[in-house]
Amino acid sequence: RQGIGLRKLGKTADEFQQDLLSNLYYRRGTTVESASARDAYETLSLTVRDRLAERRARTAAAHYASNPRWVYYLSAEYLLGAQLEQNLLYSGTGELAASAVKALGFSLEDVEDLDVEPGLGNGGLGRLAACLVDSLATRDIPAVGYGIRYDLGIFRQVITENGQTELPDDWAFHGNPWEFPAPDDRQTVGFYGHTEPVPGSTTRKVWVPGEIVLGEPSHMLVPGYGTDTVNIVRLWSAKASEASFDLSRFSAGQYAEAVQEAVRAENISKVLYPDDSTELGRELRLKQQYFLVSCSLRDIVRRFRLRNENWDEFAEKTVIQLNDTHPTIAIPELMRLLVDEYELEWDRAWEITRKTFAYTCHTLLPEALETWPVRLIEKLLPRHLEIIYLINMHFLRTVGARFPGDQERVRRMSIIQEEPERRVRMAHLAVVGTEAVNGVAELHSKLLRETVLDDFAELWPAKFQNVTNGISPRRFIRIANPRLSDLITEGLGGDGWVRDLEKLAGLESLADDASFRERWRSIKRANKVDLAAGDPDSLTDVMIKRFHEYKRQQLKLLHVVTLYQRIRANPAGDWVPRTVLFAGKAAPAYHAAKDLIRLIATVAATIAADPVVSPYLKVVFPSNYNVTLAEKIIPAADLSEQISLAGKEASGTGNMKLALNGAVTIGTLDGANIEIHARVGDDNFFLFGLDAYEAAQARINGYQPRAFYDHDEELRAAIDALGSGAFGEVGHRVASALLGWDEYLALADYRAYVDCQGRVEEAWRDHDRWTRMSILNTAHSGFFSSDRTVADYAARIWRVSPVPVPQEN
Ligand code: DL6
Repeated sequence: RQGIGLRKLGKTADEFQQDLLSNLYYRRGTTVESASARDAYETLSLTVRDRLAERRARTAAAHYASNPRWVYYLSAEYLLGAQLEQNLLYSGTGELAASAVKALGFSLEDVEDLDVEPGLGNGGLGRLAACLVDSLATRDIPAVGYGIRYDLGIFRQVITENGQTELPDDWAFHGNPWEFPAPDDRQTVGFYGHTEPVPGSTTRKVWVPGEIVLGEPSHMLVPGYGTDTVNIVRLWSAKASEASFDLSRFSAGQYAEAVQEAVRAENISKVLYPDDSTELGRELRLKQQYFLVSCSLRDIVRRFRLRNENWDEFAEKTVIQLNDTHPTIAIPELMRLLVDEYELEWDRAWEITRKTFAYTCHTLLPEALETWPVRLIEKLLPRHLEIIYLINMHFLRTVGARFPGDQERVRRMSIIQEEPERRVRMAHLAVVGTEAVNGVAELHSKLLRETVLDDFAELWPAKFQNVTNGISPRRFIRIANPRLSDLITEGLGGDGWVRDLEKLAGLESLADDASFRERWRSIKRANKVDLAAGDPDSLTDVMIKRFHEYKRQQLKLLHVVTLYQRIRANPAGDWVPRTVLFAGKAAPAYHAAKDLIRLIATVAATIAADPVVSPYLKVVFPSNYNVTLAEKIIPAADLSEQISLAGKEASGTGNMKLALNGAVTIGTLDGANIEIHARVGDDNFFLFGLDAYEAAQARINGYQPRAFYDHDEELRAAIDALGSGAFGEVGHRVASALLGWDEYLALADYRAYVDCQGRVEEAWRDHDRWTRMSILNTAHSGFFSSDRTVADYAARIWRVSPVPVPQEN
């Protein structure tokens, strides 16, 4: 196919305008005269996408020519955020786009408002995946992110005084202009059925599935910043096979029955994390995991075989990162492909498999370490269970040889848990079947080695690593906070910091410049005016994260109630006006977290209705926290609440986003807070509370929350107020849970926290001191770029090198 060339896409405003118009006429099928805002949005998106697609074509050519080692990132979640603004920035077409849509009678803001973020994730893990793929492209590393294209993604949250209501989020209702379908790469996925022996082979088996579902891929482009690399995220949708439509039943008027098999198949990619409180829900979750893994591995193998023949090169050319345990079934699946389908010997297949995978753990909570009932895996994936047993047999022999006679250790380490029911421990499988295991912040990685995975770290110390999380500076400051970004660029004499975040250290000297501080302060104020959550001159105190008891929104609520009671008792006091902003979703079946949301909403309404307190204290709870909302809140925050019980938050990334935007942290020695504290220094961080060791000791020593209640008058008053009935039954439930057990030691940390908030107010009253702290937080956040995180993974875990994409000639 020599001699065929692509027409170059225009670079001038006129050419961009022409391209937009042809998209409007020929792809959208409408005219300038009748174009709606949505027509403008769709055609602008296509025009920008074309520019990225051209870079994508050059990227693919460069990768094809160099046959590099690839990173494949497997993740159940991606929180990619809205695409238009990002892609305008990365393609450098912001100004061209603004003038082109203006000619159609719209502003860029009008069309950006129509850009819906794909809600394909739940929390930190999903947003981390999005930051890492951004940085992989920015670092020119050949990579593909694999995920599921959930039709409805995470639910849309509506907050009322009754708490959280969940509604379906049909994010692609109007279509998704950023996506390319790739039906030729469709895969076939089996479930259920049975296995049969292969005559003459002791290891190979034939799996005869009882149900077949199709995996239809589409991909979204992931451009790098300041480079021509464009990688992709490939998302799988479940589709029923043609045979699943029962025409004879349909003809007989049994319309529901005729499509039931198809509906069951397509439910696999319907929602993220289906409720797992029922047997069917659990089965659906496991089906999703295998669906993602099976489609992705077949795609990875297809890509490998396009360029290579020898299986010994597979692990040389491929590294597959498991984002938590959700995709761990990939380990037995790769063994199945190699042994059963490609007829490799078990030992050779195992060597390849183990060298191919790496595993990131994102939790310390024992209940978050997935296990699946043996009988469920046996029913859904019978061949995989046989392979897991074989892997376990070989593994336990290794343990036995290393620790002869230590049966207790064998029981603890086994991939199969025996009591109270037989279950497969996915984290154990993930450690056994990978080359490297990492935690996501220094403390987390240390605690994994010393507690949750201690036996494994003793057996394979070199396997365990730390890679501290990071965030994309493009998404979380350059795009989210354009005013501050412009000031930083001016202050540093260039925008090199957007690709090299450590350059922010240059702001340190500007913290002493009064006029710079003044401009910094006025930008924060302008961002607060835009957010419109409360008085822009009040201290904007934000707690934005998923609702979970370990994160301790309940501790923040106790503080709010204490402030309320103090102000009521002394209305003429010299109070620091505060706007407390909570945002975050609770898992639909997590009743304690939903109780807390409801209680916060009720307390907020009580305060708002109180004329004495409301001039000083306002509590707001915007609905539906997502990436788009985070981008509005973070630039406006003064104080960042990172108050999890020490030893429970793996890392946190909201803490990094807020510090980068000049919010000062009040936090415990937990997760990445520790690394933020070490960098910004004690003077620029409000540290309080038990450390991880003290927290663990408190539990061992028989923690009694009531003792704290008895001895602290203000705490008692706050809890009594919640339990008094004034806030309804939910106040009662929250107060009794705190007094009865207080799983996450909120009462133990209450006094230290409330006193520390007093130090916050003292600092806030001194505007210059506060602004200096704010600037120094930004100045010392350079380490938390996901570009650094990816460089770390690339050097120590993936051992991959960049493949630069030649520029257009
Ligand atoms: O590593 C990303 C993110 C961490 O920053 C959070 O600390 C951690 O809670 C979160 N984990 C999850 C799901 N947990 N599990 N399993 O979102 O990961």
